[in-house]
Amino acid sequence: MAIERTLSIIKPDAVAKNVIGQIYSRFEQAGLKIIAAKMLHVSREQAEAFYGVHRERPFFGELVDFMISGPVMVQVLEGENAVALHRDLMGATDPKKAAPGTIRADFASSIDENAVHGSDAPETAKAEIDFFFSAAEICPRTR
Ligand code: RTP
Ligand code: MG
Repeated sequence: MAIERTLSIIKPDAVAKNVIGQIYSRFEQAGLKIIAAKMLHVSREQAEAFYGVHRERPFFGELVDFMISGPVMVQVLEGENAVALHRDLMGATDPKKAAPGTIRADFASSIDENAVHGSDAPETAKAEIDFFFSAAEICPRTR
C-alpha cells in the first residue's frame, strides 16, 4: 500500500469542545503521523476558496460562516493509505449516519457542525495541503 499524505482540519466546533487531543490520539493510534500542524482563524476569503467546489450548494453560506466562527486546527497526516484511512476514522458527513466509534459519531453535533474535514482523494489532498502549508512547514519523520 502506498504512503500517502492527507489534509485534516479540526473544525471550530471541535476546537470549542476542547477535543483536539482526543482527535489527535485517534490519528496516532491508527498509525497516522502528524507531519505538519497549525492553529489559525480562517478568513472568509480562505473558507470560500477552500470549499469553492460547493459554491453553488444551498449550504455554502452556512458552511463558510461556520468555518470562520472560531479557530481551526489544520494538520497534514502521513501514512499507508492515509486518505481513505482518515476518512474511515472521521465517519460519515452526517453524524447521525456515522459508524459508532468514529470521530463524527463521537464529537460532531450535526451535518453542519461535523467536527472534522478530510481530503477525499490523493489529488485533492495535494491541493489542500498546498493551500495551507508551504514546503518548509512540512516535517517528514526521519526516525
Ligand atoms: P468535508 O469536506 O468537510 O471533509 O466533509 P465531507 O467530505 O464529508 O462532505 P462534503 O460533501 O465535502 O461537504 C462539505 C461540508 O459541507 C457541509 N455539508 N452540509 N447541510 C448539508 O446537506 C451539508 N452537506 C454538506 C458539511 O459540513 C460537510 O462537512
Ligand atoms: Mg469533502
